[in-house]
Amino acid sequence: MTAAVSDLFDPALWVDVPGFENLTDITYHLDTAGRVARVAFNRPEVRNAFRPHTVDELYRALDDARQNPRVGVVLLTGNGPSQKDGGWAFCSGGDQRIRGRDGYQYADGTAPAGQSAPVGPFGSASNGRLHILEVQRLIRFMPKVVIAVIPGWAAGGGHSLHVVCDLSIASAEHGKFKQTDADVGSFDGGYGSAYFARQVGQKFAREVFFLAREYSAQRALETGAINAVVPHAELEATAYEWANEILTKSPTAIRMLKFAFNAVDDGMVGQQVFAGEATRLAYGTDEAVEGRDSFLEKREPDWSPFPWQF
Ligand code: S0N
Repeated sequence: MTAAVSDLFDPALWVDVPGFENLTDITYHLDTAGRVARVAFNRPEVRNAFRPHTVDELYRALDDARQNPRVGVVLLTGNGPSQKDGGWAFCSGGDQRIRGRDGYQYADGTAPAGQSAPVGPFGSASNGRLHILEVQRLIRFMPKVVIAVIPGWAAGGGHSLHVVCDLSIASAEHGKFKQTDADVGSFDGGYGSAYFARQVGQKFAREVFFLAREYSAQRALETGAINAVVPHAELEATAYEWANEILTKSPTAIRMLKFAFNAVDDGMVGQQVFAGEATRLAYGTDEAVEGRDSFLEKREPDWSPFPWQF
């Protein structure tokens, strides 16, 4: 039986992922069918704030889920509650205790004194890192549905992460939202703000950032910032249900739809990602096969069987 990592975690549903046994700041599981991934912040004592090592682990797990051809949906959540005070969090953003002048520092106890900091997918870093934005892009551009499962606070950079997820479901009792960036001299000027304004409108988005107030899950639902509010005890089960419903759909249709939704806000990169998927589809046609074969056979291509569509 898998070890429980959170009060909302169902050990009968999830299995550990080989190669990810030594995680410290997150947990990573696949469901028993291997089709849904559960990735969770695992620092409940600091409301699941992330440090560079957390981001390294998060990127590695999400990228593993991206590359796993059986996985269609990723649940991104936060383990809890805090043993200290019982508080719940999705994520409270960058760990402010180790924020330096050029980003977040590894020198925070993740490496023993006198030894070098851990090497993550982006290399070892004694310099500050701001690489949570690379995680945002991974979520945005992975051809799978990512659901933010919000059992408590989504604050600061944690708020931005839920914004960039495809869908968000929050706990009725503990789900809370706050954009603290302007309180701590930080600003996510990309998806966290501009894309958030696309979701909820300019006026409300500016209120959330400029006043840094607290909003309930119900209020977030009313503003269109999230998709559903459910009783706390049912949060993960509901998210898993949504995931399995998505898994009954055509993977290609879901992938093309996600990138179509993205494209309008992602400029040339959005076009590139959508077009890349279109090219992949085109490779499957007899027409593209004729193009490849004619080159390999050193002859002129015969396009005659392929009509100019109208
Ligand atoms: C989340 C809040 C509102 C919860 O309040 P609550 O329930 O009253 O709990 P607290 O008592 O405040 O917290 C419990 C314990 O957890 C610690 N803690 C909480 N959040 C953090 C944090 N982010 N960093 C470090 N510690 C944290 C508390 O200190 C407390 O510990 P003890 O018990 O020891 O006192 C509330 O906690 C809150 O407001 N938290 C801070 C939220 C915040 O300001 N986050 C940072 C915002 N900025 C970013 O995230 C920027 C990062 C980013 O994503 C980014 C984006 C674009 C470009 C670059 C970056 C980048 O990476 O910098």
